[in-house]
Amino acid sequence: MTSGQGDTADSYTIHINRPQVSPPSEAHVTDARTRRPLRPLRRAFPWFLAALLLATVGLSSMTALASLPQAPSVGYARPVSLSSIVNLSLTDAPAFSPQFLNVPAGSTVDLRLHNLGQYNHTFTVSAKPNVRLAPTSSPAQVFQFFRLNGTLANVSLGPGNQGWANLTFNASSGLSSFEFASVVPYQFQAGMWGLVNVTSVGPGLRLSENTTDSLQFVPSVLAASPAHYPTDLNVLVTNQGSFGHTFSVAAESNVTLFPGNFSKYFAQHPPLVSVNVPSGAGMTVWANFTVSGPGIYEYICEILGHFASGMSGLLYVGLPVPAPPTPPSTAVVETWVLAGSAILLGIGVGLAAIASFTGRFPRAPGSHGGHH
Ligand SMILES: [Cu+2]
Repeated sequence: MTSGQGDTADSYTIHINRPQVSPPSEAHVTDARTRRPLRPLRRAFPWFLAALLLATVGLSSMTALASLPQAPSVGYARPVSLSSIVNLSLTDAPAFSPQFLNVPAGSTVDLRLHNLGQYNHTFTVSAKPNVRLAPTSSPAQVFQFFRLNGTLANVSLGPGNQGWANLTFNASSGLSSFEFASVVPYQFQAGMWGLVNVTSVGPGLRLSENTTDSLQFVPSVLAASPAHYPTDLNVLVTNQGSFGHTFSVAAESNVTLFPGNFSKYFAQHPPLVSVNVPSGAGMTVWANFTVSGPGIYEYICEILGHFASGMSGLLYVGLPVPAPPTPPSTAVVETWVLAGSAILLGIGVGLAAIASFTGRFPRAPGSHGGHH
């Protein structure tokens, strides 16, 4: 309280001029109450400001952390298994989950069916490969479709019921698709359909890839670790969007393609594989090819403009996928920024508390003892 000039001088003046008119302590307290409450905040203000600035830095670094680019997901190859049990749910959406099943040719898949809904549903699989139900089919036309093509399975499940469907696909049915649907009227029309996609057979490795309407391969990194070379790779490419694409793999490893030069390169070095991914969600195609040795093979979509928009990926064969670059650690900065903000804020609050305390009890610092 010794640093103040104006207020203190005024109060001293009042105090000295009118010592007996009113109780000095009362006059003083009133004076302090009317004038001093502004001072603790003013004194602590720089500390609050510093804490605010530091906190702003901390928040912006957290924002930077949240907006860091995500590392691409990696699709790893799996060996072809020749028998499997798959759970398939039937729901009131109405829908099948999963909607698309992938089964190796020459194998049996045991489907464990479960009706999770409160309505009847059927799991009815067409026996004729590569024939699709028209989306505009009426309920009568759905029945007609399965009557004409025959069924590999036709299981009707009441609410909550479970059942099995055992499907066997011989080697000759490889690389084909069989549609399944619920034949309960208007369930197919509402989206209750799916596909059994039969893969090729052989000792090769299976991979899954997807195409999207944002012109991306998802994942954009594929990895396979073959036990021997040459090796067969079977990539099931599923279209998640509506646009058509191609899945084209460079013939040579460790070659970087560019939107401006890939067609010339492909003319000189025909791609290991180039398949058309049919337009329409859920459409699939198998890309089966042989690689002669380890390396990084780039794959792209050849549709005009798609590669330039980022539609490419890397296939790592027999090589480890490098770890994504570690982002600069903002966590360390955050810790000291938060701690610093807390300390500065604490100092500000402390100063404000001390100042207001002394403001209410002006005698305490001993400045008035000298006057009395
Ligand atoms: Cu494309």
